[in-house]
Formats: sequence, C-alpha cells, structure tokens
Amino acid sequence: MKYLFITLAITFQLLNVAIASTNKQTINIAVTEKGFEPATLKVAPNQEISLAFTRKTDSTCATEIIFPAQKIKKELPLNKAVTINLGILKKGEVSFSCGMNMVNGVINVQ
Ligand SMILES: [Cu+2]
Repeated sequence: MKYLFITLAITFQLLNVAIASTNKQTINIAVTEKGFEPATLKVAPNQEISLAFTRKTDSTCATEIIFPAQKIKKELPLNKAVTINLGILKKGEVSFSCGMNMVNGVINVQ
C-alpha cells in the first residue's frame, strides 16, 4: 500500500512538470525606431509568460523597460536579449513602457 502511494506521488509530480512546461511561453520583442515590435501582445490567461526584449537601436530613449504594476525595471543593453518573467498572468492588461513612459506596449490577457 505504501508503494502505491509513492508511485502515485511520483506520477502526479511528473504530470505537474508536463503541465507546467506546456503552459510556459516566451515572446520575443524587438526594440526599434518604431518602438516595441510587437507593441500589442495577446496571450491566454493562466500561463507563465516571459518577454525577451532585444534593443536594436540607439536612436530612441527606450534603453530601459518598466512594468509599473509589477514594479519591474530593467536596463536594456544594445543587442542583448533581456528576459523578464512575469509569472502566471490573469485576465486583463499588463502594460510596459520605456523609463519615461513615452514608448509603450501592452499584453492583452484574454
Ligand atoms: Cu523613453
């Protein structure tokens, strides 16, 4: 009986790992003269979302990225991907911008 419980526990753990890995999504965003590309994202709720920002221009002020509601602020070095894990997102909108709130983007979770 004890072995049955251990086997079940291991099986559920494996299932959890499988579910977690399928519900994880990384989206690449380029930072160019036009701003964020793409600037509007659509994702399904209850998935773990990461955004990988790569700044490809020196001619805009978007040298850092902020997520005001999440209190995330990160430098964006030129031509280097910076990955930001937002965790599991609920339905709604998550906005992000440059440090001065001039270049904007939004994730629509729906
Ligand atoms: Cu700016």
